Amino acid sequence: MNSRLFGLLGAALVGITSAGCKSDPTADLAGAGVRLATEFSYREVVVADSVRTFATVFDGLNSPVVAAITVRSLNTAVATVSTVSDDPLARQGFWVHGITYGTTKVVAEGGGFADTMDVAAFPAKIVVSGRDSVISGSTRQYTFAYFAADNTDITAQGIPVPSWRTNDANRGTTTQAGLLSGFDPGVVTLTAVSARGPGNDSVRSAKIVFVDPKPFQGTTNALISTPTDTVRFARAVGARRFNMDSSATATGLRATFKFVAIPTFIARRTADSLYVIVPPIGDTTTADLVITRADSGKTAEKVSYKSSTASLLDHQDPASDDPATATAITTNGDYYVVLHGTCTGGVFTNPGDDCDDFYAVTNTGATSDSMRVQLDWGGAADVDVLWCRNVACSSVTTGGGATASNPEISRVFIPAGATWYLWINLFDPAGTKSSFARIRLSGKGVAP
Ligand SMILES: [Ca+2]
Ligand SMILES: [Ca+2]
Ligand SMILES: [Ca+2]
Repeated sequence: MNSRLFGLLGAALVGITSAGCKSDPTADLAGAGVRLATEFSYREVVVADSVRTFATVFDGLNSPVVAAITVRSLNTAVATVSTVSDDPLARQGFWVHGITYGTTKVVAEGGGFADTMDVAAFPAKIVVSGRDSVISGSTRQYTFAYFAADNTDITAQGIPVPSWRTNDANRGTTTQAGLLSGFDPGVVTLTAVSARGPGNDSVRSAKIVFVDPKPFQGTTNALISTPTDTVRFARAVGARRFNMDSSATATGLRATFKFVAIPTFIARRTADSLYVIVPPIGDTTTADLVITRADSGKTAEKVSYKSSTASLLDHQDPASDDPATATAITTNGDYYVVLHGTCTGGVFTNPGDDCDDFYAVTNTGATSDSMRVQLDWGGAADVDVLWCRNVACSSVTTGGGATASNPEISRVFIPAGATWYLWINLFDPAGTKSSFARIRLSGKGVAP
């Protein structure tokens, strides 16, 4: 409300409150039209649909007054108008009908006054079409079409092309021409967006696209095996070399079993070979083993894999359950274990629990030997590193292990000639089905 009008209204209120028998000093403003206005200065309408609005003649007190009002569209190819009664209101109702994509103006005239309303006609929707999947390392073309409210295709009406985007650049990227490139496996959403009017309004269509790894290019061994086995991948001649990025970020190569559900350790890698440790799977159904970001093209590759057992025991079980029968570790390096069970407080609780895996480590040297163990595992479980100083395990040390950390690190000095027993204990599964851990032993036989 502008100050001039407010002044007039203020005067009107004074006139009313002090009213009674005195004459109204604003009476000469009432009743006579002074301007015409449409309901809004801008309306959007969907092609093959209509919006209802109105135009009004106002008097000097801003009250509607009865007047004959006509309306017309300046471009009937874009929008047409038709009047409709708004009785008993003192205004002229009218419909704006969307005909084709574009803009026009609607002129309302009456009582010697006129006003215009900008009208923009838009599609009711945009629809993206194309295949439901894209192969990692490949592209797929997607198309769009615009539709009116009556579902007729109005793409040819000169509507600007949409902008394209994906919701996850690691999974897929798109050009502004709807060409989708697939990378990491899984579901990516491809969206085409077309602006609607001057504000933030838009029509959009999202297509769910599955990024499927391409078949691995090369040879493998042991595609039916057991937990802690190694699957070896050898690159085919001419295929892109393996990605040597070992970072844990999205750029690094990683391997997962059961499509992307069960991550695993990469034991060794060259440009032409990859050694992947089999994690605990727990069933014998066939599923894809996927290498994500396998090469410089960020391509994901897959092979079909099946565990030969539903058991969660690893290769050293059950011998590793007891220090007396524990497997010996004689060299520095990486070793893999699987623990599982209820193991309340780290102790055997239910039949089938595998809470402990022991390894015998002997200092064959003539002096005390410092050794370092780093244990890494996935998931929320608390796994502990401890050492038994004798086969009866009557004397235990942690070497700084048995914490809540992951990774967990333990350092010990094993006396000359002594055998200690590295003890990996599942202290708390924390709801996880199994713990797949890597023991990294270093320092053995190396001067401190
Ligand atoms: Ca085990
Ligand atoms: Ca065991
Ligand atoms: Ca721990």
